[in-house]
Amino acid sequence: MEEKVKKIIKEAEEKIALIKEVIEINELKSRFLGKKSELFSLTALFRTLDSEKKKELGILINKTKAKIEALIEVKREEILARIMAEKLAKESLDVTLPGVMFNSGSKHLLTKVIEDFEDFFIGLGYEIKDGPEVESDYYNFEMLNLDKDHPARNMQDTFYVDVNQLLRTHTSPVQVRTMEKAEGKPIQIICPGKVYRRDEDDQYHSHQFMQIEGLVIGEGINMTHLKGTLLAITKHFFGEDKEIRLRPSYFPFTEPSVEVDVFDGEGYVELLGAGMVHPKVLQMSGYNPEVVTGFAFGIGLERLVMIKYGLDDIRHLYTNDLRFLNQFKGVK
Ligand code: FA5
Repeated sequence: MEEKVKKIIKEAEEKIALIKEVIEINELKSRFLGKKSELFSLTALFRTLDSEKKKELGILINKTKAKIEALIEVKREEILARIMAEKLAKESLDVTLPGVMFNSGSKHLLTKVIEDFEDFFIGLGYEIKDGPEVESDYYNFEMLNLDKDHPARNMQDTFYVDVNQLLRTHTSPVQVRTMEKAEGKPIQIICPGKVYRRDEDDQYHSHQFMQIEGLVIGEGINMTHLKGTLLAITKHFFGEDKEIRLRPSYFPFTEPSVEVDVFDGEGYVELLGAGMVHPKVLQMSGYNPEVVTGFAFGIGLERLVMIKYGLDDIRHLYTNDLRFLNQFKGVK
């Protein structure tokens, strides 16, 4: 019996030595350990043996089984180690090779300045609001004291969708929408957004540009609050020493009205329009002008960006020329 078992083990050793792939292991297992294996066939002898011999044979069969299993396991480990080594050799990583440079994008100057503006005004306790770009004549003009035949409409001559709908010419309609919703309560908001006019494009003008509207309404609001706010804006964006100029102006929705110009190195560039909200505008939107007052301003965002970064032409901001944009990648 011992001899027979030795022969089985020897044969198993030889066969196991020859295999190269993991899938061959299952075949080997069934051949040497399965129901049809020579080792298993030895169990048929149990019937012919007394209990002492039976026990001996059982132990021998189990030991042999364990030995073959161990041999197979060692082989499996060997094959897996070989596969892993081959894989590592094939996929080796050479860290000395130069890397691939990816072009990373960055925020556009207009986006950076809007976000800066929003942060600044949130810090002052303002809320951010927005409104539709396709606006009604009612909100864009009428509720701002520009009725149908008002000559000041010509200054903002614009793109109409139909007789009553147009691309908004300024962000001021958001004021009206907010006032209507506030139902007489105090307001402190800014509203950044796109606006459209039929202006000829030139160094300082574009037919589509951005404005940021500001509106504060409450009891006792006066012109000094407006002036203080305008000064805070110019100091924040241009530093302490930038020269600015307040000019009396006219807007149908503010009275009195001013315009702020900023010195850009060569001359003054108009930055914004502002004023004390006209009593009629307050009244139309549900406020009592005898009790509350308010100020409002509307800044041309591109102008702000141009002055802050020394740009000589507004069109640089829209043409998506990477030679221009890349100059401002790291700029705050
Ligand atoms: C207005 O649009 C008023 N709604 C501003 C306002 C709000 C006044 C609240 C009073 C109270 P104006 O048309 O001046 O005003 O435009 C405001 C600013 O937008 C200008 O000062 C300028 O900075 C900018 N702007 C005007 N037209 C253009 C244009 N075509 N391209 C680029 N920026 C422009």
